[in-house]
Amino acid sequence: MSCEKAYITTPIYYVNDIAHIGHAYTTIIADTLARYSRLAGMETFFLTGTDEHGQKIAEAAKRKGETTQAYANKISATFKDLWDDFDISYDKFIRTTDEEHMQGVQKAFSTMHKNGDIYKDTYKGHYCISCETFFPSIQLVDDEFCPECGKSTTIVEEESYFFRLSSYEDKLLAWYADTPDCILPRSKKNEVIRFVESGLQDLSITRTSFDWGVKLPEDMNDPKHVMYVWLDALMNYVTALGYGTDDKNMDFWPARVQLIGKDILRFHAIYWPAFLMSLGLPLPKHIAAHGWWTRDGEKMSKSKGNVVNPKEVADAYGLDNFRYFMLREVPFGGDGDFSQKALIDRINSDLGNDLGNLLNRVIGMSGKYFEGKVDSSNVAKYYQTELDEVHVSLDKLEPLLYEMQIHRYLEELWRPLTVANRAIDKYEPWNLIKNGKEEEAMALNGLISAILAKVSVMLYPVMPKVCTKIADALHFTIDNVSFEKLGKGTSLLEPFTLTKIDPLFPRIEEPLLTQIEPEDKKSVTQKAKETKVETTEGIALIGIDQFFQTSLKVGTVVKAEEVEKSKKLLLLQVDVGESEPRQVVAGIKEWYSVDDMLNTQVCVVANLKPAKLMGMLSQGMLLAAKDENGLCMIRPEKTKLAGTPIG
Ligand code: ME8
Repeated sequence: MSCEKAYITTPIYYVNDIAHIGHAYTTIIADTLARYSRLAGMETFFLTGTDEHGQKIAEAAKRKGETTQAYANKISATFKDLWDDFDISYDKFIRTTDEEHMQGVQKAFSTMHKNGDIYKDTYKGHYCISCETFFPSIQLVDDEFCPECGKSTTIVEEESYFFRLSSYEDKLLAWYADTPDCILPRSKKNEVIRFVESGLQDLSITRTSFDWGVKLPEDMNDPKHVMYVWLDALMNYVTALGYGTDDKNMDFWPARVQLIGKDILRFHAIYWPAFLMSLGLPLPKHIAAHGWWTRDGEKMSKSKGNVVNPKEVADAYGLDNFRYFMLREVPFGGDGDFSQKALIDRINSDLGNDLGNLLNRVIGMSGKYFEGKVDSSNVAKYYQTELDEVHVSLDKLEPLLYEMQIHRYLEELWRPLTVANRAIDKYEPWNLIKNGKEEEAMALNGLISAILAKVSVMLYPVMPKVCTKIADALHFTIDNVSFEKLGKGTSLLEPFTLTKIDPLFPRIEEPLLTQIEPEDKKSVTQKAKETKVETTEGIALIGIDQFFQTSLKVGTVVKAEEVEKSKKLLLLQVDVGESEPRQVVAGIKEWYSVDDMLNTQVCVVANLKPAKLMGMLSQGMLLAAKDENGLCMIRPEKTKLAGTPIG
């Protein structure tokens, strides 16, 4: 047993709408890690909660005609209820409207101010309310639209306090260099490093144009300012432990793992450690950023309205099955398209055939030949090779989990099940009995039961209810002791009499949720193999390997029209050799007319995530060059078939 402390956090979710499977994914991964560390004997604190301040929430409440606090209370409760329904084992559910949290944020502001990291100036620039992010003009699309979500930004010019982020550049770079695993997966760390190397600007950390936020500390004597929502929100990770109030659980800091989606990596890997450095607090051990769940290749998000409701999926398919699917299906860090077909395949194949059937086989075997009795005394005598194989796999598990390779953890955990199923096929217990080899048959019974016990201990963090049922059938308890003896050690089960249980994974023939649109026939795994370029989140520099991930194609403009009320945009339909032309919204109207474009060829970036510009979907980008004399399209020198790859 270890008395190490493990603090595990999820992002705190905005209360602008209810949760979807993306939120459930992060929370389920964090829950799995928390359950694992408790099982491993670590003193664990697992935090989740809701992010309730900021302009986005104030506007959402206004649209619903409710007071902001009442609206935040209502939506925050839906998150908490969902996690309770999902048996998420959080130790604290924090709300940024909690009094202690707000006091802690004020304390942090005062400390940063005293340390010389905060100064007052005027902010002039663009703000995306949906992303609650400031953007320099250079990063905007068409000088107006948010590079992250495509929505229109607003120009903000107001007095603001600034955090001296620029003075933390070197310290941040040193942290990335000195702690190889501070950001996982490591590929994501490189994106962050390139961003910091390209230069950090000081960060505006207060707003005056609305008041739904934490006020500045009283001694600042500046009541018109409220804190920038990201400063407020990030601080939750320490205020939840008592920072700025009673410090009660601050010995859990620094966090062992802070789980996030890749959309908020910059805030967590740059702003957050800089704030912590300013406060003189240690930095988290790992910030782990996972990929996106998508629908038809588009990020699932509340604002796009393409979300899948996690409760509906869990109710239809079983909560533990849903947890297993999410963690097994998509490699951590990668994106995955949600599909009922892939979920059903996982349930029928991995869970039904490999795990459920094995339990049925051992129940059948012990019932038929031994009145349900299982005795492991002679397992090593007959099946040492199989036992060795099982232990080799089990030994690999913990490092995989700590590196956030959860899909590989599950893959490795399935090998002992293969060993068990193979052993039954190879040694044929019915023939052992027929040939009078009862001791050998009983040992086989013991081997299979032990493998099931070991797998269920290590699978428990992912599938707690199912594994508890298996443990009940095998008459043992999943706890710190069985974790050490069966999961990590080489012990087998004490003699016992098996309890019959109903099949755990009845076969599913048809999708159970008709309200989710039918998916195409590709499994998520197939799709993951075809995974397109990841967004670089505003990061300008890319490596050559990333360049080659960009799909450039020759396209023929088959339709062109003007966009009403826009001086800059043309709406084009571009044939890139697919079943239908792509719609591309291009900011080229100042230099090209509809006639200039129609029936001409262009070069298209064909695997950009679709974005909306002025409410219109744009499914690609045209290559062009712009200097002080204007813009010109980059076109193939000779006519090529639409869809011809460039490169
Ligand atoms: O960003 N796929 O809150 P948020 C996978 N309040 N995960 C997804 C997802 C998707 N399609 N969509 C959302 C905020 N998520 C801030 C955080 S933390 C100090 C403040 C998950 O409600 C993922 O974890 O927009 C992502 O980072 C988070 O929800 C964003 O939730």
